[in-house]
Amino acid sequence: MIFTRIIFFAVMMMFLISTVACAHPVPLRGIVEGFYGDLWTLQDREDLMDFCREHNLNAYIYAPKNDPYHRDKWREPYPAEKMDEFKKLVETAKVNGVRFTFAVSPGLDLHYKGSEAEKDFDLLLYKMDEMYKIGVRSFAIFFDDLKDDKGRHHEDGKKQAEFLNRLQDTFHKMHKDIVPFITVPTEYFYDDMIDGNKIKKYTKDFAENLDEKIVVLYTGGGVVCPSITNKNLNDVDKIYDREVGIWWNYPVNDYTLRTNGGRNSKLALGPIERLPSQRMHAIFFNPMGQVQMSKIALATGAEYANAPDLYNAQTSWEKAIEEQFGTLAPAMKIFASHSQHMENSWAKCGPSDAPEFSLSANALLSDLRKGRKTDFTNLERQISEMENAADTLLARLPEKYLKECKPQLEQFKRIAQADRLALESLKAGKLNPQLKTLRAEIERHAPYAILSELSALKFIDDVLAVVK
Ligand code: LOG
Repeated sequence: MIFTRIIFFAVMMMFLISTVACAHPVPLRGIVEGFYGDLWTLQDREDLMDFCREHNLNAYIYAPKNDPYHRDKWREPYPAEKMDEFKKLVETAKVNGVRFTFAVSPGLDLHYKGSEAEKDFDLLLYKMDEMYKIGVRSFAIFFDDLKDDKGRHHEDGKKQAEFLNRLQDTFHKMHKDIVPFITVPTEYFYDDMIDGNKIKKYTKDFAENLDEKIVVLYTGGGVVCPSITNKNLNDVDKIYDREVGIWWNYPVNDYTLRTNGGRNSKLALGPIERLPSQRMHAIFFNPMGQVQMSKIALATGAEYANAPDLYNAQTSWEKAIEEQFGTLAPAMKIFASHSQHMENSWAKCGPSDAPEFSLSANALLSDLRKGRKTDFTNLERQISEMENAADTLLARLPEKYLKECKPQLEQFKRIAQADRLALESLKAGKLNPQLKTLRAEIERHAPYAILSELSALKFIDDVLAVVK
């Protein structure tokens, strides 16, 4: 008996050791504030530093596209009050065990030749030195988004690389305790690095000339793409002859802002998913302007980054929502499941919205079409749950969340109500005229709030197409 117990215990221990041994955290893992649109406040950032500590994320990159001093007016130093904010933030990062990286995107008009180049070089050095003085030890220079209206860029990979190497060398001579630079190339997604099976000239030149210590980030096959395979990561490692890192564009939603008149219309509330299990140097998640609502995806991203090969997107997503929303978690899961998938003409990422709903809706419509016996109860139940979830969240979500998702919650409620009318119309075999009014109302709000386009929203249109 004792003997079997010992064996059992030994086997359990071996199992435990093997699972722990499987967890290879990505060495540098965290958040890149790298989106377009309104900047986060100091308070938002400090709050996120806490979040990073709690979730074992150890890195943050400051790179908001709409901070004029980061990109458009990169030559100008930050005003004193901004430097005070940075100082506080850098301290908060340190206290929380987060490496703060200061990034500049000088590519729009950086000079690479002649006396103007020397001037630019010195200005950049000065700007970084000011950051060094307040405690920053990690720096990044980004060259993304330099394409013209026709989608072409005119960058020279060799010149960019030489510029970066020289900047790093010079700065390192001044300050021995800085860590290697981080960069994002102009061709920063795989499909843009290659032409057929040939590496494009810019990427080849950049990769061949770049100091081997500099960390390169890329975004996957596309800018916002469904997945990165181990093979894809490997291919980019080979191009750059180093372990590269990932800049992952989920839950960022700034591209729904650009196409929708200045408001973020869709929230990305799903889990991080379909990323490599293989070793990588770094991973940074690019969030939404909505800092609180970003935390669902970010918490799952943290779990992934801490143990890529043990990660399960669905369980991690449920856990994140339970931890963040407590008693409101069941309602939040329903709402969030309708707002996970991000897609437009060039972007595609995140799990399908409410797959259970679309499955039931499609089954019902197909049964009706084929004259089979139809079961309305399943969809009826889901619609009631949606309505209840919307009401609960609108009434009880704390203000810090509500101010980030109220338009979407109200739209969710309209969609649920329209789904109910659609279902009733189907049952009666006759269109309830209110449905058309409500559908028009949903359309009126769509530029500011959209969700479940291929699921709960589609059901309304599918019904309008068949019931007259
Ligand atoms: C930008 C990024 C933006 C994201 C999503 C990178 C490296 N750069 O198209 O600032 O938030 O796409 O719109 C980007 O991803 N370029």
